[in-house]
Amino acid sequence: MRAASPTLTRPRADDRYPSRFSHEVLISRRLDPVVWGQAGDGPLTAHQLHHYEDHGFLHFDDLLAPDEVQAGLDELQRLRADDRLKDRDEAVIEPGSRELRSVFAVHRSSAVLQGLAQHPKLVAIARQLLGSEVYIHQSRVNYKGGFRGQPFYWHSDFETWHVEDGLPAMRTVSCSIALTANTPHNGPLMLIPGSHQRFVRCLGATPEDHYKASLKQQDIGVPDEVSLTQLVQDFDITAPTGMAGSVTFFECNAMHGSSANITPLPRSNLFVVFNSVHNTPAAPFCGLPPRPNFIAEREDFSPLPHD
Ligand code: 6CS
Ligand code: FE
Repeated sequence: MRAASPTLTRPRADDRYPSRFSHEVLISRRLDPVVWGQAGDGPLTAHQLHHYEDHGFLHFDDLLAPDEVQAGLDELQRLRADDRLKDRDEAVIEPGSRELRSVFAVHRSSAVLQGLAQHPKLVAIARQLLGSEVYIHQSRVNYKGGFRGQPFYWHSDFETWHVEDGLPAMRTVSCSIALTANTPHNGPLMLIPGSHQRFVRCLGATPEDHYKASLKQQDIGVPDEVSLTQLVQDFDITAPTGMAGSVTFFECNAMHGSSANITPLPRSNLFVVFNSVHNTPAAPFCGLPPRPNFIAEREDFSPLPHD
């Protein structure tokens, strides 16, 4: 029997960012602050906070020490060589092959990657941007191997975390740590700077167990082409690249994506999502059961340690 196609219902009364409820294109204004902390609260200068406010991201060329990055890369190779890993729920395989695409919740399964994900320098920046204690909503490694590493289509992470995980507000920041060089050629993160100021409602409705397909290739919860064209006309596209050890913080609602990697050089990143302890998940706004805890934390909101 074929699964019934999902029906569009009405948004909940507490839904400040309704999405996937309609077939009409709509770009609305962001309702939350971008920077929740102050200049004296952490390592970021007023200038850096303004940059984040305006552009929705901050890039650092050498935030982490070479030996810390090398340890992360060695761990990544070790995980990749472990064939049993591919059968675990946390592993996502590339569409159409047996290549590893992502592994989720690595801050739970790997002491080395947990150490990097909770690095005091990263936690200090996240706390300052979000103006509170923080915990990890999600972590993953994205392998994007050479030759056949597949793309990530344009999306706002917040749109998914709101609709499928129930995060109420835009008080979340993603952090991408380059474990190999991210060059203009090997499918680096592309961002639409300024897009975090607008909320692009997505069309269609969320299917059940959507994550099983969306983590390989996302078709629902992505912007329509009219909205995307508008954003790029208004803000253009930027791709912050850098050597292994470079770090990009980007606002949860920044529109982003990345192309395929057909170079021989893998583009492997550790991706950590810091959420404010004041923004813990409600029931998913799509009305479906929540995604598993290894994709979206909903049990342990203990604040990350810091100085
Ligand atoms: O669904 C998610 O939560 C994830 N998917 C994408 C394409 N990016 C953000 C996040 O890791
Ligand atoms: Fe994303």
